[in-house]
Amino acid sequence: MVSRIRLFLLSSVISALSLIAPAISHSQEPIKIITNNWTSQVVLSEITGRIFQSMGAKVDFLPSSISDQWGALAYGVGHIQIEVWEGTMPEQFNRMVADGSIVDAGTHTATTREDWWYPKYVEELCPGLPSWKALKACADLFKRPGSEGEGVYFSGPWEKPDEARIRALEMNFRVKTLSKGDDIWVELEKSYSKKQPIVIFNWSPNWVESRYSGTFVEFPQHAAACETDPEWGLNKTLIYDCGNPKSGWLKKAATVNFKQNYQCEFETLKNINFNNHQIASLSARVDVDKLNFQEAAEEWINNNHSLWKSWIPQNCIDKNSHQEAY
Ligand code: TMO
Repeated sequence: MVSRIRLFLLSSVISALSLIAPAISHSQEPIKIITNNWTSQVVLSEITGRIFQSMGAKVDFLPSSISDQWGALAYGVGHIQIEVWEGTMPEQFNRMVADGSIVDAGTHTATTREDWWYPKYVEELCPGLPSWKALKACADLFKRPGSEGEGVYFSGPWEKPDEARIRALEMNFRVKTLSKGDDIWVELEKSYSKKQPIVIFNWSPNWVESRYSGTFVEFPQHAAACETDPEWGLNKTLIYDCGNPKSGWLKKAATVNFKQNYQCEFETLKNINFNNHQIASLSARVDVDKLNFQEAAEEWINNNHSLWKSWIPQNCIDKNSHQEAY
């Protein structure tokens, strides 16, 4: 309901604006890059911005939650999103590509996983992990003060069907949704130092794997039907009796307007491509080594000239642009 109202307001503002605004030539109007609330997405956005700037474009960043970004893309308030993860954003992405309201700007080499994850020492206390059945049997270990005898699963501000999964697999767990993603790592560190059992939302590629040893919980293998067909899987009356995809895609999204009006940047966006190692290292430069987003992006740009320049099509290299700045 809320997002419908928001979309409606947004669309009224946009149509009002388009009535009064003169046609702005695309070389003047900044490209608006949507930034989300996890590290690698912001650093990749900063890198992409620098690449576009080197081509002579102006760039703005538009912070958005993953649920609000679809309206922003549909109405052209934002132009691109550089990290669309299969584990958290497949429904909206696929639906909007299918109905033509956004454009699929290609897939990174990186494969992704987002799911329940625990530090390695938990295996000694709960034999049978990483199977979800072992986790279910060990729910008691994950109780916290105030959790009324239920195990606690710590998650972040990304909508996930975890409550539905807990119900479908009849697990004695509850979801504790932390409002800031970084608070997951605060909980992890608190438990880690005491070797206390903990299970959290984590993803790969991420810096966490370079700092903590741990493993994803193995739920029943994901299938599309698990999300739509109650009869699928172990639970015959409820959906979501499965895990997230284990080898998920990582895509780039753009508005239709971006493809039409920023052709060189769109072609470049299609070529922009990161692998698991690059994404994990970039997020570690921020979350472990404490660079800020801009410093991490700048460092990467300086160390990878030939790679990112190869992403810009030959016919788009503008002699008068800011290439020399880099
Ligand atoms: C979308 N995320 C990478 C936080 O799972």
